[in-house]
Amino acid sequence: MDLRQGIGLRRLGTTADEFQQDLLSSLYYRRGTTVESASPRDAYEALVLTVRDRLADRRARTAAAHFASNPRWVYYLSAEYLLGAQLEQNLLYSGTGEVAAEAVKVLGRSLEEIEDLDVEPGLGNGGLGRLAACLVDSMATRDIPAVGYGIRYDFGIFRQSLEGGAQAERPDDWAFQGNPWEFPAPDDRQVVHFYGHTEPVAGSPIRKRWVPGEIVLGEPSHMLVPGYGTETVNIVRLWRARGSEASFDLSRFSAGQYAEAVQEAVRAENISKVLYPDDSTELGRELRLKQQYFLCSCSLRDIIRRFRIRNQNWDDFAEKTVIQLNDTHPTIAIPELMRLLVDEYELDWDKAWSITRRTFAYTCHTLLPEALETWPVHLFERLLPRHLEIIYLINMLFLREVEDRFPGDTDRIRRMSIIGEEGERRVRMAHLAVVGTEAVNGVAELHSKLLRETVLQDFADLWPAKFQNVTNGVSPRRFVKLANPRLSDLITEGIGDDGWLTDLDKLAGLERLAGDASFAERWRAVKRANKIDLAAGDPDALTDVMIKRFHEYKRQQLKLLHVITMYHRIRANPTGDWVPRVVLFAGKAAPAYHAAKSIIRLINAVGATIAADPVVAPYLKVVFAENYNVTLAERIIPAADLSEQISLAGKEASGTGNMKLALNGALTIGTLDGANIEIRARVGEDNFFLFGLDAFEAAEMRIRGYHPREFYDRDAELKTALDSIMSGAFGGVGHEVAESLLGWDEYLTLVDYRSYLESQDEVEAAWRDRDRWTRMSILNTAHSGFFSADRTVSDYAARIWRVAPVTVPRED
Ligand code: GPQ
Repeated sequence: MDLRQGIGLRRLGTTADEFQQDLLSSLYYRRGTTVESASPRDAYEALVLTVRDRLADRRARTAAAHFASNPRWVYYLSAEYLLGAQLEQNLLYSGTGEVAAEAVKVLGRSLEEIEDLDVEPGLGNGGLGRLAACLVDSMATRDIPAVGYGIRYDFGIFRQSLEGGAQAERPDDWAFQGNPWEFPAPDDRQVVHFYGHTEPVAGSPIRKRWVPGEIVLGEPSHMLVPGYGTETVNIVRLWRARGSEASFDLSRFSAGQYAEAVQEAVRAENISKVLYPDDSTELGRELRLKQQYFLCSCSLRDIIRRFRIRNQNWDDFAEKTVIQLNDTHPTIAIPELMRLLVDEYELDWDKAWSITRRTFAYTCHTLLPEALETWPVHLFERLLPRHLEIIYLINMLFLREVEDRFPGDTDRIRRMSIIGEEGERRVRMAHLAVVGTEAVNGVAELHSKLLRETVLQDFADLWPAKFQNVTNGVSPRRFVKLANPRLSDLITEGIGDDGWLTDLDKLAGLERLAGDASFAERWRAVKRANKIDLAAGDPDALTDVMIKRFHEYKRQQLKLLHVITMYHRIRANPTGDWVPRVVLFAGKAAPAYHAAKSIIRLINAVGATIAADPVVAPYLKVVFAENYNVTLAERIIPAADLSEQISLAGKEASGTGNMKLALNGALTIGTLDGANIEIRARVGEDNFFLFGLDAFEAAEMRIRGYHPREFYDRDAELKTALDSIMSGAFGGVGHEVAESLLGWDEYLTLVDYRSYLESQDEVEAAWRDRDRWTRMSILNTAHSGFFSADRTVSDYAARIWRVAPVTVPRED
């Protein structure tokens, strides 16, 4: 199939000369400039357009092949995408990296210089957003017809800097200079309603007319999502809010009231203005619910539009469509689909409900109670009056089902209701998500089990078959091949070919090399070279990294207690045989999360004290890398020796940084939490540093009562560490951190302190035996193939989506 030939377009060349011709043409015709006067930005955009063109044809063939086969599509709804930088990835995925490097010389610049201008779209907070990006990558790689839907925030996750050791935030105007990767699709714009009231429809007891109080336009654009090693190019479609024509008040403008004239348009555009910077916590702000509904309403109408291109019969909708909800953020899509089917397409309720329930699936990403979204009923009533009516009806019918199964169990009915009645009445989005979907999954084995046994236990009793586990995964292309080219080359050489890039289980082929002295020597050399590139400290020191959002449950404070203890140990015995370490932290704290920000502040204060101490500084260095994002992760991960995964057991749903680090040969020190358990089971107990309570023991301890003072009184080193913070040893900073550890600490930090320190001693013993460490490192990589997002996507495809790949034909 060659769509270009049909319309007489030439095929784009694959040689460096042809690429260069197209690059110069992009510069001249599309940037309107010449080689002599091109700015760095011109050079960058010309290159992007030239690379993009090479994916555009694959995209056209993908769309044609998909629509021709009228498959079952996967629609991934997510409020967040952390796509990472696009240029390097798309050079790799279009196979043009080498020709481009050659061709750009004509512009008098190196490819690396140009790549530095490629800013990542920071449209997410952390793991959940990055997972969405890894999954769409793997869906394309596995030839699954899919569209990712999201919001095109003007301001992504804030930029973090340190001011006097404290986190400061600045806005991230990521597309300030435009985003050349994006294709606007203004013809597919949608109209979204808010507020207002509902009216009965004559002759129908169920249907209603919604008379909105505000009308907003959703304008889509999309980014290309190429598969690796295949022809497929899928898309992520992002919605941006615009005021309608009617939102500009010409009469006010004419009367000189300029601000008032545009206030409605400004209000509309605020909907996609900024990403909420809270990770795993919910603020319950009206604008946030507006964002969620905006995403869902636009996306569902687009999904229906696409369905109707090939299909006439609503009976086929659920067969042709699966909508995966990335956590509860897009759950409002469930009542929205009901509203569209019942009110607009006039289906009867039961039929609409049967379609809806079979269309959606829900992934839960947390166990933290504060992350389970609920919205005040009164807010819903004002903002989405029709949806609240629909939710009430869904709830009534659902509770009848519960009553039939468990007659007279009023307590169960109260617990399971979609409307929480404790205090202020609230809509429980997780309950709505379970009731309105065909499948519910957690993101690691332990997480899925705890969901079934705790937060969603009543639902698992009612519908055991609905609950599944799909363990997360990460992209081997981005997090090994692109991030760590040296290791990738060595792996390819060791295994014999690069088939591991799309079949990560093939990493097991490295196992036979784990004892090979010359391979081990090269493995070490790769790590060392990566450390030199990162330039965080002595490349021969143990590089100990904790990179993730700052959250008390993740326990950066525990890592810090270890650092402080090392500081005291070294001071007490300056001539000891200490293992030199570079402890690298990176991560953002939500701007309103004061406890997390205090921990950042204290880390930097401790780092400064250590740096100024001539006795300790030779052995211990604390580095805080600012503004952690995907790009920075790609630099740190390849250089890591030790991966800190030390959350309180039962709190981290999965973790995905743990997978990226293990794949890059870092050894994990971790608790039995999230995917750590599965990593340990695969890499082997001997190649993993385990410590701490398990989830059961942690839960028990919290019930029995946790008295941090007992641990403090019993453990001299712990006491010294905390006392030193309180006495102001670190520039007088961190009093509140110590107090909270000794007061009401939900995350049992002091309980795990001793076992953590002992485990760190084992780390050092292993590190001193270079050959042993290298062997462990190679085995970590060799046995982490399971954690490919390709495997995750195959699991979803087989067990939840029931979709088959569609092969996109090559150019003839
Ligand atoms: N996660 Cl609920 C987020 O990044 N943001 C959220 O709002 C919620 C979860 C994470 C979770 O904490 C990690 O354990 C997971 O590995 C990750 O989602 C992807 O599933």
